[in-house]
Amino acid sequence: MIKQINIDYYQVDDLLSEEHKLIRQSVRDFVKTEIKPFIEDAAQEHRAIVGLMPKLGAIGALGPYIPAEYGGAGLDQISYGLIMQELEAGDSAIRSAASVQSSLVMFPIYTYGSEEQRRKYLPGLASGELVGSFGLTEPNHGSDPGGMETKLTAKGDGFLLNGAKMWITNSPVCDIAVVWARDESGKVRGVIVERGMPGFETPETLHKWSLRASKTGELVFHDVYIPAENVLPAVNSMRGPLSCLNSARYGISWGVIGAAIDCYETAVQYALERHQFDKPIAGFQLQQKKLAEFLTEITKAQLLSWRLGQLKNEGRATPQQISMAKRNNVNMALQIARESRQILGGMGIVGDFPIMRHMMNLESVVTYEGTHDIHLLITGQDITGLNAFS
Ligand code: TGC
Ligand code: FAD
Repeated sequence: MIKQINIDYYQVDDLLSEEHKLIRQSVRDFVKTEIKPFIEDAAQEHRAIVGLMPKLGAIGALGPYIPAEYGGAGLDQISYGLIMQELEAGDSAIRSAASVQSSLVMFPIYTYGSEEQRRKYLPGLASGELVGSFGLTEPNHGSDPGGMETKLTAKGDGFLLNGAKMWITNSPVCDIAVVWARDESGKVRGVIVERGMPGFETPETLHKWSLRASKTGELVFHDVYIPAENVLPAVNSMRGPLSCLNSARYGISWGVIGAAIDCYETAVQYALERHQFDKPIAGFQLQQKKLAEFLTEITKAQLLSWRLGQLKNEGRATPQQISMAKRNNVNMALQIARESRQILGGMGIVGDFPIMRHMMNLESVVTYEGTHDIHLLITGQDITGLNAFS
């Protein structure tokens, strides 16, 4: 008989409310029926799961913390984290879709948008009828988005937008894009660009080995006319886009725990079933060391994200605390994916098991939303007061 695997080693569930557990279970059920049976083929074929966004909208996974009057579910930050965890147990591409829509598109429209912009876009984004993307990274500015070259120049009652964004999740399929650009006075402004605006193109980035079930591409702007009503009125500095990243990075810190758990559970089960030298490989000390370290690291990550969620609920989480959790937890998941793959031997490289897919996905997750090294430098600056970026 296979030993029952207890992933809640420190009874972290006791720290969750009944509502949290119900939300987690409903998303877990969704992932079991709507994602797991289809994700491997989608990833192998480099395509998104059919109808994904309306399905995510229907379970309340898009903008979960946006108030109900704008179509959101009005949930707390721990609920948001648990939703991200369950989605990423399915695949990072699914969590990415929900992260971008929630934290990078709905959050800035809700936080910095006019009442008209909120009413026009948020309900459709919450239901998944509209797909959003977020344009910050440029070909020449990834880790240093403050150097952005995309420009807004005044034209009539609005602006002309020129420039290009690169590595943009969902760009090829987006209906709208929240784009960050500098105006003529050097201020960073956020604008809502709609598909169909003349001069706006969204070419796809092909041949990815990572996040293959997610569409990635560019946002290209040639004299795109942006009417004044599409400019976010309540933001004019880098604090705008970086505050969106705080929300997305927090969600990622939870999401990757889901990917790590999926790898861990697969590895434990395989190690107990696979016999070599006349006994289960789980009986060898070298394999037990790996499994013990996985469970220890997952437990630490669960506690880190739960506490961060509590601080976020109270409005007390700092960007630096969020950087620590994003960096630690993504690295934890990536190491577990790499080591789990080895526990499966040759079977670790085929799509019959989810591990290699998680491992390749996590190579993007460790890079986007601030690289592993950038988050270390953010912590270093917080400790020393000295900027080692430039
Ligand atoms: P710095 O001079 O330190 O700050 C400029 C202004 O911004 C403020 N600020 C923040 N505000 C809110 N939240 C934060 N996390 C903030 N960090 C800084 C700061 O207070 C200042 O405000 P003010 O009023 O004084 O002007 O900025 P810097 O240019 O030196 O850069 C700092 C650095 C390197 C930490 C930042 O640029 C950074 O985080 N770089 C990483 C870039 C990044 O993460 N890009 C992500 C792109 S989006 C993405 O990857 C989506 S993946 C989606 C998916 O599929 O899930
Ligand atoms: P670079 O900034 O060129 O970094 C290269 C290396 O140099 C890294 O190892 C980095 O840590 C290191 N480095 C850079 N500066 C320093 C320094 N000061 N000190 C020490 N080391 C340093 N962006 C968006 O705006 N929207 C999206 O939706 C989006 N989705 C993405 C989806 C995918 C699949 C990927 C891969 C990326 C996505 N990104 C998105 C972009 C992502 O945020 C950037 O790739 C990331 O910020 C890193 O930028 P870069 O790739 O230009 O690397």
